Amino acid sequence: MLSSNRRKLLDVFRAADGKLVSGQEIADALECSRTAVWKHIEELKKAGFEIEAKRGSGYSIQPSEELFTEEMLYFRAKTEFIGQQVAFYKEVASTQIIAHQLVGEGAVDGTVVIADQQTAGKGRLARPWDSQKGTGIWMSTILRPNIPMQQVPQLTFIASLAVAEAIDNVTGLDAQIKWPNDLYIDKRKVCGVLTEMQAEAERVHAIIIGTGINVNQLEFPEELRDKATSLAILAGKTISRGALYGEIVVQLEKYYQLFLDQGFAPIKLLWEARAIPFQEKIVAKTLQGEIRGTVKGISDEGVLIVRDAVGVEHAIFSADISLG
Ligand code: BT5
Repeated sequence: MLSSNRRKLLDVFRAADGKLVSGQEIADALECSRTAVWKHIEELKKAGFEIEAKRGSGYSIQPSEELFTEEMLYFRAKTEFIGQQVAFYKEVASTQIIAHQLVGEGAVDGTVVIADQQTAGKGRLARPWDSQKGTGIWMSTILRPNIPMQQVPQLTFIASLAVAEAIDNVTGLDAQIKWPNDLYIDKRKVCGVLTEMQAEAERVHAIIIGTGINVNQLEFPEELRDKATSLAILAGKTISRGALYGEIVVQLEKYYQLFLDQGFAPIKLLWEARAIPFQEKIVAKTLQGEIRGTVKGISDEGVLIVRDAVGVEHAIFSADISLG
């Protein structure tokens, strides 16, 4: 985690939003001498930041497109709490595992765990999640809402909605949501969400929202080739992971706050507007068998309602959905 001085320095630049910051403002914020300011700026340069110094007037930072470090991720998070504590790893087994550990150590609401590579990234039902080095956004966000356990699945909808909107805003692509946890573009998966929780009896201690977003992969392993894609493949250019991360935390905080203030109803409407068109035929593979039909919507609990060919409505709690 970042030192308090580094944090204060980045706070000053983040608030300035690309404009010049005087040496005196930095000295005041860090409670240090002007000579020490110079040292801090040099350290920030060593950490990969592009800093412009204008004689007599101050310094400005432009976010570097490629840099993907703890400092840059903190700098990118223009939020109140999501991402204000960020733990960045070059390589981990799974950010979910680290997030669970941090919850045990008392991690605050909004803590983000993020990695450049996962060696054992996981999906639902312990399925593997391909998390190549330097290509995606592999992150887990710790939230501590005061909600009953039945509402926890609603957080998955908030996350998919937030990531879909962030993708659209940064890339101009149009991400659609496939119940309950996938984002699709051009009929291929670009993002998966895995929501886990720590709870005791009926009390929810923390919710960990894992999001895996394929950003700059140009190739996928054989078994994923016809079902996965990346934003770079779709947009035809490299996408800045830092810029996308910054937008994700902003959108996530916005929708999470909306949920805390007004409940699930507005999220449900926004989610449905982004869901894969309801007239499309789908197959829901559940443990009890297959249900074919069209999607009617989701219930307040996030249960998928599918109407079959003879008009019977089925409530689906857990399934894999395919189009067809
Ligand atoms: C998911 O599971 O879609 C949830 C994925 C969550 C991953 C994030 S990354 C950060 C955090 N840390 C973790 O360890 N996990 C979370 P599910 O719906 O079960 O889909 C898994 C299936 O998607 C696999 O069985 C593959 O078929 C496919 N898949 C695996 N890697 C993929 C990828 N990179 N892109 C698209 N599809 C993939």
